[in-house]
Amino acid sequence: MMHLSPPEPVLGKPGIKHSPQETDQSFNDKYVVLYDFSGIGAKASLGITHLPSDTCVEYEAATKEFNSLLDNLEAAGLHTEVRPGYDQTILVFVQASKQLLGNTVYKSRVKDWLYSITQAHPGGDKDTVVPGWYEAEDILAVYHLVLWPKEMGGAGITPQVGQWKNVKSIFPLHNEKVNQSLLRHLSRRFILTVEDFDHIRDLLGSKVSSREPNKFEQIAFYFAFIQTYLMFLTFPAITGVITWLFLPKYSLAYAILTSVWCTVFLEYWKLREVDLSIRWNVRGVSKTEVNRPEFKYERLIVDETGRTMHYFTKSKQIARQLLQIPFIIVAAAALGAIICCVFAVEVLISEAFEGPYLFYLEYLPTILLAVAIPYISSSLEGVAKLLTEYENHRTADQHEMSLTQKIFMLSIITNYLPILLTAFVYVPFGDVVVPPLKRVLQRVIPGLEPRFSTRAFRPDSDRLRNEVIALTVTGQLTSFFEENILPLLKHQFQGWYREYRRTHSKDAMLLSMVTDDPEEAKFLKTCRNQATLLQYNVQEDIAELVLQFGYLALFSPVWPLISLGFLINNWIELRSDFGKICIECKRPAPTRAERIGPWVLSLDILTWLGSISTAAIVHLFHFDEADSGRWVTLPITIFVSEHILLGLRAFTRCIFERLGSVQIRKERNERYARRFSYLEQIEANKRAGVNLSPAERERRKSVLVASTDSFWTKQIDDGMSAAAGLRLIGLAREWEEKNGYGPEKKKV
Ligand SMILES: [Ca+2]
Repeated sequence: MMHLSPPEPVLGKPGIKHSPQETDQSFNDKYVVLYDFSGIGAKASLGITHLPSDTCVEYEAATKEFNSLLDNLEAAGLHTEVRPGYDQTILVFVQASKQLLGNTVYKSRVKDWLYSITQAHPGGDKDTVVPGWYEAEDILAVYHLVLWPKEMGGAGITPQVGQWKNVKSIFPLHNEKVNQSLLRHLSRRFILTVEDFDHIRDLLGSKVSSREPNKFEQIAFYFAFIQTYLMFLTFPAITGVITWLFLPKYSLAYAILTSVWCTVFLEYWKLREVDLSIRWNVRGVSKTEVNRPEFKYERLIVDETGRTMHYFTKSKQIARQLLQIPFIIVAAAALGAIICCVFAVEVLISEAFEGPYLFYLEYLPTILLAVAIPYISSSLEGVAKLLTEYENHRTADQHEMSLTQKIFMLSIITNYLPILLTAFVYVPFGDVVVPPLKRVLQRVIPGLEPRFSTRAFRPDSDRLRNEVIALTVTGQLTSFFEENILPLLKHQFQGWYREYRRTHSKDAMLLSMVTDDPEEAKFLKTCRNQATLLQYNVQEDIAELVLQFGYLALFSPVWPLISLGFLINNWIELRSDFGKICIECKRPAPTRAERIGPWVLSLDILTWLGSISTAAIVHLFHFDEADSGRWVTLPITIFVSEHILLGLRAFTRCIFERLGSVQIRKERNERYARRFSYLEQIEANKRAGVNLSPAERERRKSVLVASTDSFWTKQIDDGMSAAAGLRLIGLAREWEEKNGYGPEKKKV
C-alpha cells in the first residue's frame, strides 16, 4: 500500500492517517478541493532529486502554498485527507464533523431568520447542532465552510481567485445512487409534479454555482420553469396543428392566440416563482448574499449598527457600466455585418443557380450560420465577461444579472436578425435590393455573369417560412449535440489521451508514481473522474429556453408547427439536462436562489417585441402582396396590437393576483397564527400578572423605591393602595353621615 508520499515537509501534516474506506459513503458532509501544482515547481514536489536552484525556489513556493491551504481548511474546523489526482493535481478531501456541520446548518437557519427569509426563530443557542433537512442543505453548509472568508467562519478558499489561483475548483461529490434513481424516475414520468422538483432541490439545491466559483444559479427553479413552460406549450402545439391543417398561412387568429398564451404563461410563472420560493424557504435569500471574492472595494465603512460595508464609488461603477453601450453597438454591427453578408450570398445563390439541388444549396449559408453562431457568440461572450468583471459588482447576483443582459442582447441579434431581415427587407424590398447587388457582383467577378438567371427578381414568399424552419430545427439539433454528445466525446477523448500520456511520456504524473490502496481504488477513480468534469452552468440552459420562447413569441404565425417541435424537444431536454448534470458535470454547489433571475425581464421584453413582430408579419404577409396600402396601415396594426397586449397583461396580472398563490396564503396564515399566539401569550401573562409572585413584587417594589419620583413610592407595600382607597371611602362616608346625607336619607 503506497500513497502519495512526498517528503514530509510538503504535506506538513505528518499525522494524516489513511482510514479504510467506508462502505456506506455519505455525501452530505464532504467536499473536494482540486489543487493543481503544475504551475509551480511541478517536478519538485514529486521529490525528484538533483534539483536545479530555481526549481528549489518553486518547490518552496508550492510547499508553502499547499501548507497554507491545509492550514486554512483545518482552521475552519474541517478534517482533510490528501490523495493524488490526475496529472499534476492533488485532491484534498474535506470533511466536516457532525458537530461542526450541524452547527453550521443551525447558524445558517438563524441567519435566514435574521433576514426574515424564514418567519420562525429556530430556537437553540450558539452550540446547537441540527441535522440538515435534506442533502443539499448540508452540502451548502460545507460549501460555506470552505468558501466563505475567515471572519464568517469559513476557510476562505476561493478557487482561481487571488491567493488561490492554483486551486482549480471545489466541488461536492455526486451521490450516484440518488442521481440514477431520480433520473430513472424522471424518465418514467410523463408529467412532473412539484414533489419531483422538491427531490431535485433536495439533491442539487434551488441554486447552483458555475464556472466562476461564486456565480449563483438556479437548478430546481430551472427544472420547474421548463416543466411549467412544457405544460403551457401543449396549448400552442394543439392550436398550431389545427392552424396548419385548416387555416390559411399567416393566420391572424393563431397569432392572437399565441400572444395571449405568451402573456398568460409569463404572468403565471411570476406567481409560480414566488410560490416555489416560499415552498423552498428561499424567499429573500438575495439579502444574505456575501461579497464576491473578486469584488474590489475602495474603503470600509462601519455603520451605526456595527456592520462593515465595503464601499466602491457609485459614479465610477455607473461610468464603467456605460461601457456596455459601445460594446453592444460594436457587437451588433459586427454580427449584423456577418449576417447580412451570409444573407446576400444566400440570395445570390438562389438567383444564380437553377437546378435540382437549389433548395439545399439555397439554405446552406443559413445552416452554416446556425452552426457558426454559437462559436461567434461565445467569443463575444468572453469580451462581455471581461467587461462585467471590470464593472466590479458587489454581489454575485448583480454580476450575473449584468452578464446575462449582455449575453442576451447578443443572442437576440444572432438568432433573430436573419429572420427579421427576410421578413422586413428581403420579401418586401427584394426587387429593390437584389438587382443592384447582382450588378455589383457581376462587376467584381465578371465570369459569373452568364450563370445568373435572366428572369426578373421575384421574392420567394416561402423563404421566410423555410428560414424559420432552418434556424429553429438546426438550432435545436446543434444545441442537443453540443450539450449532450460533444462533451461526452471530449471527455472520452481526454481520458484516452491521459492514459496514452501516462504510458508513453516521461512527464511527471503522480499516478504513475503511486498506487492506490485497493480498498479506496474504486472510490478514488470516480472522484478523479469527477474532478475532470465541466462545471455546470444553468444560465446556458435557461438562455436556450428563453431564446426558444422568443422564436415562438416573435415568429409563431410563420410556421404554426414550431410549438409542437418545441414541445417534443423540451420533453427530452428536461430529462437530458438532468442527465447532463449527473454525468457530464461536476456536482454543482447547492447555493440558493429565489427565482430564475433576470430572465423574467427578458421574457417580458420578448413578449412585448412579439406583439409588434407578429402583428407586422401577419399584416404584411396575410393580405394580398400587391396591395401597396399595407405599408400605410402597418403602424396602426402595430400600435393596436401592442396596446391590446399591454391591456391584456394588466388584466391577467390582476386575475392571477386575485387567485393568489397557495403558498402565499399558507405563509400568511402561518404568520397570522404565530402572531396570534404571541398575543394570546401576552394576554395570558397579563392574567397571570394579577397574582404576581412574591419575588416579582419585591423586585417591583425595590425598583420603585429606587426611583426619584416620590409619587410612586407612597403605597409601595402590599395592600397599602387598597387600604388607602378604603380609608378614603370611609372618610367620605363619615362626612356624609355628619351632614345628613346618609344612604337611608337619600332614598326619601
Ligand atoms: Ca439544455
